[in-house]
Amino acid sequence: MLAGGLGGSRFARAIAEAIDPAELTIVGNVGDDVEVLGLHVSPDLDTILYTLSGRLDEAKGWGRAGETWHALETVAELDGEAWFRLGDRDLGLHLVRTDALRRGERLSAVTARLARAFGLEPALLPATDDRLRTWVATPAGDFPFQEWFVRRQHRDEVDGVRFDGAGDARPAPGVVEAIERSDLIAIAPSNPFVSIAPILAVAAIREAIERRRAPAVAVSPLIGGKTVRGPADRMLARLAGGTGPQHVTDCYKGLIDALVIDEADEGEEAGIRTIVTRTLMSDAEGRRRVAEAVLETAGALR
Ligand code: FO1
Repeated sequence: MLAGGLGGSRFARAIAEAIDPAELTIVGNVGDDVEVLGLHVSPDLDTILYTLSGRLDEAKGWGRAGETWHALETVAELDGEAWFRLGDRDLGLHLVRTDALRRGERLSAVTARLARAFGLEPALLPATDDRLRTWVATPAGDFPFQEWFVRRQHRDEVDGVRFDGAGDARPAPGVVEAIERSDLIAIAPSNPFVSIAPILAVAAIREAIERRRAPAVAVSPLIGGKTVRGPADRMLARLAGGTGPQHVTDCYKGLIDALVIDEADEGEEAGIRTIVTRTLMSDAEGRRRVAEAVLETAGALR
């Protein structure tokens, strides 16, 4: 599975509940990674870690449940960098990760350790251990992803996206192997431009999916042409020319064999085989429906 943050983690949970979770490998986006207060934060990997271990703050959709903010209050009092809100519990993870990276451990190795410690059964791999960072071009200038997303609350329209470092980035150990051995490649209902594209920007990952033997199925992040949360609908409208299934398919040219869409988008042109279901994954029933649609489609394509 290729996955971004919230949509990715909900979808990962859906699939992990529907199959033997040990058979699932999640390849997570690292384009959103950011250094804050000297700490390396990997928001998408952490949203997946917290979701699959029952630690996510479900209301916010990021960070930890039962969070407190004492450290951040001190940071603000001292005029430190407090725009990117790191809670006390969350900070503990960033301290351990950053310490490990400084000692020379690779992001994939630290991530595997964190996943094991939190009791995750699926494998969680960053797309790459190399530095890859998403930048967005807007009418107000170019911004690193989190500057635009959090600090500017993604208010600026996006004219383009680039992935610094992607040209030299190698897939993290196990990523290409997982794609080659898989019997299903699934793309989560994450933002195609800033969650999935940074993963596909690693050439060897894209190539492994292009030459796949297994079926590849994406879940559209749109429900009635809108996203549940986040700017993917605005970005699709501006960068892909619309917010229908076809515009999602266009983001994954040559990479998918089918698209799961919501009932609200039924009947719209998709340019590829579609499966219609209710795609909202707000409860166990919703997760079951989406997982079933994806797994049945893959079965039918095989
Ligand atoms: N999102 C916000 O809107 N505001 C924040 O202050 C914020 C802090 C934050 C800290 C740790 C973390 O793992 C995620 C955090 N997020 C925050 C979410 C994150 O910026 C985005 O949701 C993802 O990068 C997009 O997938």
